[in-house]
Amino acid sequence: MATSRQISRQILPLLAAFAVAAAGDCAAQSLFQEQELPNPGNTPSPVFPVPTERQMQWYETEFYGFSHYGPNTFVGTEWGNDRPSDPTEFAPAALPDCQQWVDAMAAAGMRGAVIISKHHDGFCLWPTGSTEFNVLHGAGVSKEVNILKQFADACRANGMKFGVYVSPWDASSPLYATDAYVTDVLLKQITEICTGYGPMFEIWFDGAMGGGGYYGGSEMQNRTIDKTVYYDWENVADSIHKMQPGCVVWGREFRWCGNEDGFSGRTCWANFNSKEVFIEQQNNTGVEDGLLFIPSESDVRTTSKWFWTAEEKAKTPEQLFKIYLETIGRNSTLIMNCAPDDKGKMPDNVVESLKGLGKLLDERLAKDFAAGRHATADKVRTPGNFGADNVTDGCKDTYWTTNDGDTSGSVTIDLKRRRGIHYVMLQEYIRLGQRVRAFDIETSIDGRDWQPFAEGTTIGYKRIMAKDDNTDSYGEATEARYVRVNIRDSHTCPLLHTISIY
Ligand code: FUL
Repeated sequence: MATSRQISRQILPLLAAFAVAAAGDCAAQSLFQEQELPNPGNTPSPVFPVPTERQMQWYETEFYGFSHYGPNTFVGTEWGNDRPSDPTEFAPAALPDCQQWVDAMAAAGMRGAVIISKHHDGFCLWPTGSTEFNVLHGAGVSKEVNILKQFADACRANGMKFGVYVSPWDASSPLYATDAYVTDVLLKQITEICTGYGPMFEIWFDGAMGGGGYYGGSEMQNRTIDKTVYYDWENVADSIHKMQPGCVVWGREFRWCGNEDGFSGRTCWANFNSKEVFIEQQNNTGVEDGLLFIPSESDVRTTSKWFWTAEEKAKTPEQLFKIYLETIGRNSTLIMNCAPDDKGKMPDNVVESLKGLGKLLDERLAKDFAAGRHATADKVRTPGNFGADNVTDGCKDTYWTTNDGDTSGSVTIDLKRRRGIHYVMLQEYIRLGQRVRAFDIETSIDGRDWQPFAEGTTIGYKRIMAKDDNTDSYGEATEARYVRVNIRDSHTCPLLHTISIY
């Protein structure tokens, strides 16, 4: 595939030839006149594509929970499309305690939570006007509670962001795969959700479609749909933004990372090329020359299933920590499923693992040795405020960079004394586009002899590097007083806003 540089090499001579040919024509000449735009701060030009403000807010949420809860919880199934729809399968004996769910997520360090409002079986956890297959017609105490509202309130009580998953595929609806399903069922549900429960940060539209499987034009109830036209997502997304200006839309403003096992590519571009096609490998790595800004979100389970079953074992805190490093530490966000049980509680084993993860994050990634320390660079953009100290000043709006055209450069941080180093965290100033293509990190005890620590490709919003990029174990610390980050290659000048050392 041609790179953007190759493409511009091909296109530029053509543009120049056109400009010469048009030179006699005044109108055409003014069209090509170079305009000097005022840029008193000497701010580097963006490298497109760049994120919207809404996407930035989402990126900064980083880590959030996912709650699969519904009839499947009581029957022990994952999809619920294997039997006739029966609302009384949803039979909580006690009121679900959403506050306890969300508290458990907060203990792991999550900053938001996404609830399954309707899974593939079509059962709605709120009293919707779109179908009778909802909580009001369930058994047990279910009629007494609007679970969506309880969950939204619990998130707000914890200062966490609130998001919603809605399955477009609906095995309960006789209208599914007709136009009436989209207008009278799905859009009605989306509207109720987006107008009834306060601000949302994300809405998830699962790609599963039943029948033959995921993400294809598979068959459901003997009717075939082409999902690229059936839902008219472009317009649905516009309408969602009118109701929920801060809410990013799945598949359009962020992408599925291509697996459900909690890892992103070591190379992971936010850049992407398609809102409709899913190619697992591309979803995992992004596309360097992609024209659209659609960053990666990794979804993963704390157990082995999405819905609770009694036999489930929870992943250990160490396993969850590794997932954290391989998702958030690789320019992706992390949505971690924590499934409540049939008593309406987050099960003890999941609560313990989440607590354990929160503890590991506090122990390993909270005390930044680099904060406020002096940093120097071999190259600094001039004029302007682009010095190396910007990477340790704790401010995400100031950054170190080089002059235009300088695609490499090194930043050295003096930690003032020897430290045992486990991780180096790098953040690009991604508001102006993802740029870095290759980097390495070195450490030194005396500032003269340097040892390799790790090397990588892309950085993006956040990249966390362990020694040799090995995420398998916490391992031994590397003793050093100095840390040097060498940007080896970048699409034009690299922009780093933070380097943290743990
Ligand atoms: C998948 C679904 O089919 C699973 O049941 C689960 O909801 C997961 C998050 O997405 O596509």
